[in-house]
Amino acid sequence: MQDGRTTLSKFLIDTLDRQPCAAGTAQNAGLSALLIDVAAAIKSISAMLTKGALGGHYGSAHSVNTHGEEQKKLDVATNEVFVQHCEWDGLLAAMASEEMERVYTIPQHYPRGDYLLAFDPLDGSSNIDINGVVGSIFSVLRHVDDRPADAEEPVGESAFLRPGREQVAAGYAIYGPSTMLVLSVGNGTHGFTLERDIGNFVLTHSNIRIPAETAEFAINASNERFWEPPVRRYVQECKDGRTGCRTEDFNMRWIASMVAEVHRILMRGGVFMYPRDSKTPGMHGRLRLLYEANPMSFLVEQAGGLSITGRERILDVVPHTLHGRVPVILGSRNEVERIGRYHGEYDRGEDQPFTSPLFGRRSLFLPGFTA
Ligand code: AFP
Repeated sequence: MQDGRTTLSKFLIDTLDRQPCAAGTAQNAGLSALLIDVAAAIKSISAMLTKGALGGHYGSAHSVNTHGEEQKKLDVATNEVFVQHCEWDGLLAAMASEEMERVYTIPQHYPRGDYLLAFDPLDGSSNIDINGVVGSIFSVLRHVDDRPADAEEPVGESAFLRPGREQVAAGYAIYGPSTMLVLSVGNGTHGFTLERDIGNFVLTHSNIRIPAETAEFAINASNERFWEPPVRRYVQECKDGRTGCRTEDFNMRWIASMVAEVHRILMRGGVFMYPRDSKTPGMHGRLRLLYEANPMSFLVEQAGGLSITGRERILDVVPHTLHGRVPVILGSRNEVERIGRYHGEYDRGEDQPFTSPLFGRRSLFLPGFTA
């Protein structure tokens, strides 16, 4: 399909609706229509955000979400946009959101459908009041229900507690200088740019591929004292660059919006880390599995990258709760493999003694060094 001319609707019709379905199963029936509704929600949020302070949505909502985090007015408003755009279309059995403590069951006056939608309506909300980049993240699962079709009881949390490899679609919106929708339905990762004056998402980045190599990493370095040794080892080596064991110098980024970090990685490679740390006892990761780590991992793997907790593939992690968190290390394949290797060496007690440039190849303390 041709960049610059293919609309999202045409892409979905060609990719999903015209695909020969396996005999006797409507593999993707309704998925394209659901994604069109998600895209409509994203267009509404984009319009809301471009108003900035004039839109009356800046500041705190003076409420906290299920995680005890202060909600911004836009967190609440964007959550409502997703619900209103998607609850009525007869394609969903239920929704789950970072901003809603419990599963949102489709009201009885709307027909129920075959999919489950989990989403973070506004990722990076700490960037709102500083006019920084924010995004929305979504994940689609098929609703597997062994109850009789006429069952009226609400869909429970357990319906969502499936590993991310079972996603049928995932994507994000990045609200930057341009609004983009980056999406995968399991056949690669593709980027669409919003053509505002017409209101179409147009394919501009088909079949995105993440370079296997990179010299750019993203991590919130203020948490360094809480990281595990393999992460400290990796980051120190990046900082040491060519004065240490790496053959080149590295660059660092941190935008406090996972969507912005992942988008940069899809565009030019890199590694994003929100690793396991000891900062909050009992909390082994910051990012939520269902509607942050899983959809982003799906997109990254579909683009040839890797996404791990440090010790296992994120898409294989079985969720235990709706808002459970995981450590996230994702991006360029060769670097993520290296970080995974460091975790393995550490867990087996095999990791090299932690070295710094003073004890590296060209150090002050080894023969052959000349000032
Ligand atoms: P908010 O949506 O609450 O701003 O959190 C964003 C996020 O979940 C993720 O998008 C960022 O990468 C990460 O948190 C930023 O965390 P720090 O504020 O600890 O840097």
